[in-house]
Amino acid sequence: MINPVKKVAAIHDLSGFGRSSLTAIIPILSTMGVQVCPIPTAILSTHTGDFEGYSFVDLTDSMNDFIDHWHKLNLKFDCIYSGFLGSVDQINIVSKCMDWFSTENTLKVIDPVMGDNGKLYATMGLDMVENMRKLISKANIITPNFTEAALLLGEDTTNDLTLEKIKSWMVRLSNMGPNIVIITSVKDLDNDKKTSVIAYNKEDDVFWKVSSDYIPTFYPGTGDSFTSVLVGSLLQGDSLPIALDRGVSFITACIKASYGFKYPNREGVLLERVLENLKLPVIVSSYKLI
Ligand code: PXL
Repeated sequence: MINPVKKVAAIHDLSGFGRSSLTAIIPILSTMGVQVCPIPTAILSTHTGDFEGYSFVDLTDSMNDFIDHWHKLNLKFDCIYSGFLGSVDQINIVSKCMDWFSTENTLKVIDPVMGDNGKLYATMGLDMVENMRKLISKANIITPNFTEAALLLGEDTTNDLTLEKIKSWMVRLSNMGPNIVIITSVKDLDNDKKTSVIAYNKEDDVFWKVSSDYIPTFYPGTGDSFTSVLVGSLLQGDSLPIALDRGVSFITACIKASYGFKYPNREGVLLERVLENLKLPVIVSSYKLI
């Protein structure tokens, strides 16, 4: 049977305010013509970065009932994509989703959301890091930011490594399981006006790099948006370097569309002003083999 629209099981939190996780993932993938089927991990009033006093409802128990029902329905997905988890016990649930809802063609993407800018997020502990190391062994693709890559490897989270060192980290991460490792927000030591996303494909033994202008600001949720564009692009049939390119150019466009306005960064990038860019073809690509 022809699958008219690809389906993604999206295992992430729903944060009501601040444009992270499902509130970014659903519009991005829908705009790219992909159906999002969420398995919510937690419900929060806001994301946890730069907000105090947020309400947090951990959905670990409900998730078990939720996936049991899907299992009875014998649902299968083109992609299983996990991100922010509400508790360490959810690691086993994600693992079960990968076993139950996959076919041999299912793309398994884990964004090991745990921290940024050198620090763990407020709801995360070292037990999450330890268990996330086990979970990534099941993924085809992982997309840690620099801080998460360092945490997974038990390395220092200071972001000023040479390209050779980053490459060795990526090989080590791929040896933990995933065929493709993508590290976002890597500082460019040779050019402080640039920031990069670097990818390693273990099977082909190639590294790709896509650089963009470094804009001295930070908006939460851009990692979720980047990985969503990457997933949408791969499900549309793009190659890895083109998918990286589309992810980077979308995030750059989001940041440039937001930076000129005066509003609190914690509200996230102005996604709604840029979503339609996702329908444009890639005319110029800037990826490099490194
Ligand atoms: O963007 C990652 C993310 C997702 N979900 C929640 C978060 C964060 C980052 O702060 O707090 C709830």
